[in-house]
Amino acid sequence: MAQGYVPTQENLAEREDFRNAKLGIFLHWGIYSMFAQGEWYLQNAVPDRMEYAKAADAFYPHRFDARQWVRAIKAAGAKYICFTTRHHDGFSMWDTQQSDYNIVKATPFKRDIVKELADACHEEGIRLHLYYSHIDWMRDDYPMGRTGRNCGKDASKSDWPHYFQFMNAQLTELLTRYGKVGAIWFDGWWDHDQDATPFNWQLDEQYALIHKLQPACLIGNNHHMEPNEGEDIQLFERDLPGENKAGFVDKAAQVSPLPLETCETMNGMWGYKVVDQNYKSTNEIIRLLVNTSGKGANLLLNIGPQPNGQLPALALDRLKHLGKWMSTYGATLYGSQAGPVKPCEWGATTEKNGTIYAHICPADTAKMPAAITIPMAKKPKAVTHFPSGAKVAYTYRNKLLTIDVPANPTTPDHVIAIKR
Ligand code: H79
Repeated sequence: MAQGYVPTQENLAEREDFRNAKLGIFLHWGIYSMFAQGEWYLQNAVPDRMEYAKAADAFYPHRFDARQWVRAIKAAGAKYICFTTRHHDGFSMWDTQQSDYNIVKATPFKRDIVKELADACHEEGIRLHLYYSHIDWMRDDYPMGRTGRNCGKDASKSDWPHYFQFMNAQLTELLTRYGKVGAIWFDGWWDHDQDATPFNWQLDEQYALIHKLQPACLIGNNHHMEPNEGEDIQLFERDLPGENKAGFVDKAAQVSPLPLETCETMNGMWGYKVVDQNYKSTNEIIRLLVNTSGKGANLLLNIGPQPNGQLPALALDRLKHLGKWMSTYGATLYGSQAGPVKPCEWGATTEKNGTIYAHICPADTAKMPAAITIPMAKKPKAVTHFPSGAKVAYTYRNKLLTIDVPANPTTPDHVIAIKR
């Protein structure tokens, strides 16, 4: 058991930077991208994992340019990038010495993607987070759980101590070769959540190793539960914190005091899926971001890069328009906390330096409210439209602030600044 994890000062500072960041971009990219049916293709459709693995020999993303990705992402207003170093299919996107099933040994491309991305992030001044799968559908030593049962693995060869050592050796590479790593983002815990005997992932030991190598590195685990000791951030997959609309668990995980992050994808899939061009509109993405900020959480917004190494045109379009919006409205989100009114029908509130920002952005713009009310202990000092600064009429009665919404509000997000 964990014996009192005490985060270092640098770790606490990193948590604050993370809390203030509000927007990150998630990238799911691997050899699964080539099949263009999402990152679960091996588990969902391939009876022989060795046949799947042959795809590596054709992975040659000749248009990959880490700098271009990072610039487009930074221009969108994102403060960090979370990259899939190794997803459930077990393929490593860096020059690992722990397995030949990696980007340098097994592909004609032979370039260390994690290194190129890390270098570009560090040069461009954006944080890099590393997604790392606890599940492995390729290796026999990973003790199979709920998934990966149809890809031809030999369950009798499961060897947890061996696999655990393999993961820790890989994590050591990731945390010693590529400079500062903002976070390790674990995924796959739920593969064993129905075991008769609780599965021991030895997280304490693994987390201690990470914090020993990089004390500031934030640890998050996508287990859909309340944080374990040693974790620095709390993750919510496709959910606003505490809402449990994704239905992964019977009971919504309690929201902890740790910094929070909601991940969601631009279309319906994480890895590139050719038939899924159903991208959320820029306005929908803005609403999602406003609602996550209104919960005090970050939005980790996913893109599945193409097999040729480019970000899809629709994703680039969303990044561009998001960036335009953020250049004005980012000021109401970055460094903010959840405001007094939590995400509701009309929108959400954020708060920063004694100013509440009311974001009026209903999902259905035809349902713009005539007025909004915000509970406040005292009469506000000023109520203005953001960013114009124009005075906004209001009434304050019985500790309730009521603001009329104009007939033609600014869309997608009509913002009122309320000075306490
Ligand atoms: O990396 C992305 C996904 O591939 C991975 N996490 C994101 C960030 C992910 N895949 N699936 N899930 C998360 C959701 C998990 C679904 C499950 Fe189940 C429900 C796992 C256990 C119960 C599906 C149904 C698999 C087993 C039963």
